[in-house]
Amino acid sequence: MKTRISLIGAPTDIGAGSRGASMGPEALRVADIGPILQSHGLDVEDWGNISGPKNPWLPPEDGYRHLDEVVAWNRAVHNAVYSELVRDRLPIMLGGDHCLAIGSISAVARRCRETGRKLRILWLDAHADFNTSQITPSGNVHGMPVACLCGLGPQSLVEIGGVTPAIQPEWIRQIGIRSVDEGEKRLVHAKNLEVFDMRFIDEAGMRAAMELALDDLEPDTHLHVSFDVDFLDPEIAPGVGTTVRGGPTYREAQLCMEMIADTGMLGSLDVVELNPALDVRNQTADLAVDLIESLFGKSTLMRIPRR
Ligand code: 5AB
Ligand code: MN
Ligand code: MN
Ligand code: MN
Repeated sequence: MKTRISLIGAPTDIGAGSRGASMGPEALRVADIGPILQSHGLDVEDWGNISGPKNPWLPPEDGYRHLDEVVAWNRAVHNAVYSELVRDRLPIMLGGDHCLAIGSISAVARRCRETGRKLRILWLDAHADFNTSQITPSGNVHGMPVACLCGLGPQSLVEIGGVTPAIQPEWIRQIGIRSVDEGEKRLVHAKNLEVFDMRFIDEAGMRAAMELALDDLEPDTHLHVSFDVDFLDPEIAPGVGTTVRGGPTYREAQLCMEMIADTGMLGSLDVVELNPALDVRNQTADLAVDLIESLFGKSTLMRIPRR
C-alpha cells in the first residue's frame, strides 16, 4: 500500500440538506488525523483546505440545489485530488458533504485510465446516493454522486473527469445501505449496482460481505474507499446530517476497515458527511479517525490463538 498520504480539506456543505459538514475537515484535524497517521509510520502532507463558493442556502431549482456551486467545488476537488495522484501519493479528501465524491472519484478514474489500472470503489454509506434530478426527494446533490459518476446527471457534473461516464456501475460495491428512496431503488436495480445492505450484513455477516466486495481484485487494481460517516450506527456516530438507525456496530466497522487494509490496495479515500454541529464532544470525528487508522493497517490483533 502507498504510505505517502496527502490530506485535502474541502470545507463545504453545498450539496447537503443541513448545514455543518463544512466544518468536517477541521474536526478531523482536531481529532489529530495527521499526527495519528504519522504515528503509524506514514508520510503525511496536509495541504490545508481548498476553497469554493459560499453556500447561498437556496431551495432547489430544476431538481438541484446549488448546482453551479456544486460544480465549482467539484472542479476544485478534482484538480487537487488529481495532482496528488500524479505525484504518486494517496489522497484523503476530507469533506465536506458527499457530493464532493464526484470530484475525487472522477480524478481517480482519470488517473486509472492514464495508468491502465482497474478501479474498484467501495461505497460505505447508509444511502445509495443514486438519485437523479427526476427522482430526488430533496434536490440535494449529496444524494446523487454515484448516479452522476455513472453518467446520470447534469452535463456540467458528469463531464468533470473529461470522459463521460467517469465510471461503470460494475466497479462499485456498496456496503451498509439501509435507506434508499423509491425511484432510486428502481434505478439501483436497473443499473445492477452491487449492494451489500444491512439485511445482508445481518444475515451473512460483515466478513462475508467484505469477502465478496473485495473478491476478484487484480494485483494492480486501484481501490478507492468513499466513507460516508453516516454508514456507522448513529448510536456511535451521531455527528452526521442524515442519521439512519441500524448501521454497523463499532466492531463490524472495524472489521470492514481491517479487511480493506489486508488487501494492501487502498489508493485513495473520501471521508465525508461528518457534521460537527450535530456532534457531541467531537466523538464522531474521533471515531472516524480511529477507523481510518484501521484502514491504514493498525491491527487490534495481539495474539493468534492456537489449539
Ligand atoms: B448522503 C436522500 N436519499 O437524496 C436524498 O448522506 C438522502 O451523502 C441522501 O448519503 C443522503 O435526499 C446523502 C433522502
Ligand atoms: Mn449517507
Ligand atoms: Mn453518502
Ligand atoms: Mn448524509
